[in-house]
Amino acid sequence: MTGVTAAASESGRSDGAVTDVDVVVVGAGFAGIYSLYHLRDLGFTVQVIETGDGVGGTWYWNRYPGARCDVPSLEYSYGFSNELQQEWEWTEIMPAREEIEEYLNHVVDRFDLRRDIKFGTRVTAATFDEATARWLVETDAGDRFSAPFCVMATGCLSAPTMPEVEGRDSFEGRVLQTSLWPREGVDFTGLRVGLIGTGSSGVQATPEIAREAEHLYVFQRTATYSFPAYRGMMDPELQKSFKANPGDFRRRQRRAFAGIAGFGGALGPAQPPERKILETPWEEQLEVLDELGFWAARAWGDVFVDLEANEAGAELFREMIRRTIDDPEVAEALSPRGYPIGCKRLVFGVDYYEAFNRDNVTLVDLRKGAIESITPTGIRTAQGDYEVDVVIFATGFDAMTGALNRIDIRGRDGQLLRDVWAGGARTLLGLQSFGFPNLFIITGPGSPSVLSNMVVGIEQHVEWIGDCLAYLRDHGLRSIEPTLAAQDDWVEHVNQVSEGTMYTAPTCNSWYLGANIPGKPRVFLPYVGGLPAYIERADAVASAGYEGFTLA
Ligand code: N01
Repeated sequence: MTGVTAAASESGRSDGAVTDVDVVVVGAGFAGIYSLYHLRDLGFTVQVIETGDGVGGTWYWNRYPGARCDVPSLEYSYGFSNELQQEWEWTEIMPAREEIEEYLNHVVDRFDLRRDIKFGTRVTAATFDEATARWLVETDAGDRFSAPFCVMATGCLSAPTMPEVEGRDSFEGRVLQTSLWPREGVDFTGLRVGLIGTGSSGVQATPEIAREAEHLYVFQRTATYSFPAYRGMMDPELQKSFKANPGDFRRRQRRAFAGIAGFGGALGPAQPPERKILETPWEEQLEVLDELGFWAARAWGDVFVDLEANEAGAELFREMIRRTIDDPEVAEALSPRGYPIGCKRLVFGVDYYEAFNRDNVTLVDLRKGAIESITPTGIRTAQGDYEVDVVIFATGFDAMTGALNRIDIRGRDGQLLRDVWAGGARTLLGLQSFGFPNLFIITGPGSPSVLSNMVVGIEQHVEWIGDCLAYLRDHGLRSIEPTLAAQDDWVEHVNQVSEGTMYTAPTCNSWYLGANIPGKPRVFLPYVGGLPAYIERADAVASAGYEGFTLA
């Protein structure tokens, strides 16, 4: 490896001096933590830089009431250490944010990782120097790190967006964002709250805030399909059986399409492909609705592959909303229309619809009149004014590319990553982009990432990168970068497998497509071919001496 002149633990100098390490890792969520552990284990010196004051990434920042994972805890946890798996006890089937944050802090302390993480520091720039084949990474604290390799563990949903609403700064109450929630929490008792956004964050927060606030106004632009989230305390027998053979379970995860082995169930019924909703009379559909409720649409194999069948499933979903909501007008307003189920990220909630039966909750259907401005005392819409004490933005993220594009990443010839990606992100395997040697992205655009269990995808990526760095070291090489041809082929493949799915239906507008960000090119960002196919391809590339990459 190239000369290491200072231990990462002595880093963090803000006197303009440059600290050398082997690898700079940006971010200390699941991806950054495992990168540090694994690369250190391989003998590299690593410096992690993290904006937050603690580890956890998503699970550090999104502290809004009700924040919880919708992948079972046993599945949404690291598999790299059997000792860790044996000693950690999950208390719930679906972990709450707090428990995941606690787990990640445990991991960091157990493996003595904290000393190589610089907290409270944002990476502002990363510049590649061709002569030395090193990255210079700069921070808002004035640090300068030089490293041959840079790993962007910056997360897929970590660049929050807040819409430009006129008058926002004039509001005299409190403005909050679900993804930048105050660490000390918020007491809504006696307050009138306006919540903007009904994606996963808004759906999880709604019933929790409703229980506390004097009144909650939910501002809905697009009605969502919210499926009932599974909740339950961990069954000790289930946890015991997991611990008896975690290796087998982890192997099954990597062979599963979405990286979820289905251990212990809890993810709703599977779709038996032989049944077709379009061939099922309405009366029979209603019988399934009686049995499965909001999950009914998943009882037919054609719903997620055929748009007409999908609309039939959506109608059944709306029927369930009508059964749940007392006021027919509110039920209609909550009913999603005009886009297929499964086009956007599935939303899971508990008591979400039921919250709208409460006297202290009002749904403001923005289809009847959009938000016009924020006034000093509330939210003005085309259908009237709503006086509130708190405005909460649950308005989402610049997904998959936002966190990278907010850093000045300059590769060969000084080209900026955000300029190169202006027409859409381009990568080989989501791991690297042509023109940016030695810069690795964890779960980047073009990888299964957000369409799979993130932790499984992260572990696979980190291990692939670790193998790659060890290969370069062992072969006396100093750089790796995709060829343009291989990258083009991969981008084409990513686009091709997304065609004909609900994700890219003409009526679909989702953050997967960048549609939530004005001006962002409409490109389907994740890889929808499934984790096993992806892993097979990534492994084959590595086994062939990193075919499709230029090594020098
Ligand atoms: O963000 P979103 P999120 N005026 O983009 C609305 C993960 N996650 O933070 O649909 C009014 O989904 C916008 O309306 P529309 C998960 O992957 C997981 O909720 O664009 N409304 C939408 O309703 C998820 O998909 C969990 O018309 C405006 C909402 O804001 C991802 O994170 C929990 C608006 C944004 O929804 C993002 O979820 C939380 C405007 N100007 C998050 N601008 C789990 O359960 C936007 N909206 C594990």
